[in-house]
Amino acid sequence: ITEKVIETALPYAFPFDPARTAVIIIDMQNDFCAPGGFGERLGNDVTPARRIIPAVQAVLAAARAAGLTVMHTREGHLPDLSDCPPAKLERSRKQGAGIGDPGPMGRILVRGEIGHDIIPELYPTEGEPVIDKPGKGAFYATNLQDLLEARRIEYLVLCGVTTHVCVHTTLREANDRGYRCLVLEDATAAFDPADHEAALHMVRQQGGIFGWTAASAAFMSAIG
Ligand code: TIU
Repeated sequence: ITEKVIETALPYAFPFDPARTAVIIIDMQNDFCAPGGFGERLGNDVTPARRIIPAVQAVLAAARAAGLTVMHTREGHLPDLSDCPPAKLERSRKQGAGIGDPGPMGRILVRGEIGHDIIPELYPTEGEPVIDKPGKGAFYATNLQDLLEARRIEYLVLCGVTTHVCVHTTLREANDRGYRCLVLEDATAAFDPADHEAALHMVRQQGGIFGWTAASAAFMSAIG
């Protein structure tokens, strides 16, 4: 039973059932949102990632209030880096953002370190699953699909960073698994706004090849 429709979604209206919808907040970690983290050391300005914090907070509050499923993801690796492919490790070092190297928030992109944790403004509450993933996509080498199936989720609403990397990889993995995905335009960000715009364009081209995009206000009013 589809109960709600976002008429202003692109490329056309997005019908969804809130009871079968999960809001997934991707990688809003200190390593991507705070100075000195992985994102900045890769050569990026973290300002665009910080700018979406109020919008993601609003979506999170609305989803909690409406009783929707909420999940969070974190990109990172085990302290011994055994789950980090050599190809990823080598490239991070070449870029001056060596995974596992010491930084101001602990070892870069390593589980258990402050840099790896979710920013305080968006901290998960008890019972909200946190998916720790070694890759860009949230399905690869995680139990995300099991968690979604157990809750009979069919619709995913994606927030977080970065639009063209971890949000897109997760979106593409989800799309191939049959989930109907909505990317929130103002609750996702890339370090370079041009990458963000290109990533949103790719979602909705060819009649919504990967899904839909919409403003977070439209989603919140649909569930409110
Ligand atoms: N979370 C995520 O998107 N990981 C990245 O490495 N993103 C970049 O844009 N580098």
